[in-house]
Amino acid sequence: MKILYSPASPYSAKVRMAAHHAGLAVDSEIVKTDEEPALLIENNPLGKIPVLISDDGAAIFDSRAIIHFLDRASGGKLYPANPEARTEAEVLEALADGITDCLLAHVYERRFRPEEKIHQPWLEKQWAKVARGLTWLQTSPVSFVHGVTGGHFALAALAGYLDLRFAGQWETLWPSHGAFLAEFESRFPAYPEFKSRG
Ligand SMILES: N[C@@H](CCC(=O)N[C@@H](CS)C(=O)NCC(=O)O)C(=O)O
Repeated sequence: MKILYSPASPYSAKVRMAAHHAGLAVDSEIVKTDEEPALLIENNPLGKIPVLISDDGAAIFDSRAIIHFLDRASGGKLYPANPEARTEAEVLEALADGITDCLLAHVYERRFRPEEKIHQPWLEKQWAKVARGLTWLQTSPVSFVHGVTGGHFALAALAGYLDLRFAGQWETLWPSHGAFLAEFESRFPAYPEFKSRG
């Protein structure tokens, strides 16, 4: 199996951490989405990463389809078997991925538009969602009673991306992020190796 990724990509960090945690042998190959290389486009018409290419050549995207595939491939190491706990993990993952979506929209607005066309109200709308999401996390502490789940990997990936692209702007909105990361890293010591970097 191989994952197409980039070192900065938070969704890629999520699935690469999950594969490592599940003990699955997965190679990783860096691709530059801006250049739309054939390897990427032939495996994902959307031109987005991560993409997992399975041993029999199937292309699997996006990060949620990949992590569910990895969960099945590992005999259920990434989500709890208990239905309520699984729903909780999936909702946490949806929240973390959703906040990440807003961060990416914010980054792309500034990166891909000419400066005079950057729409400030759009940036503010995305940031309001980020702020509400982080406040939600602060008021609903994350539990590890069912072990490390896909939700935790998504949240750790989000924290890494916040650190990389928004340092100094988000920490007070989610003051308990340090406690979450300490607990996460005690269960997944390889975090520094996988978190988003520029
Ligand atoms: N919902 C997708 C989002 C993937 C995504 O947006 N990836 C970004 C990098 S973090 C990307 O490939 N951007 C390039 C593009 O949109 O063209 C997932 O969960 O995998």
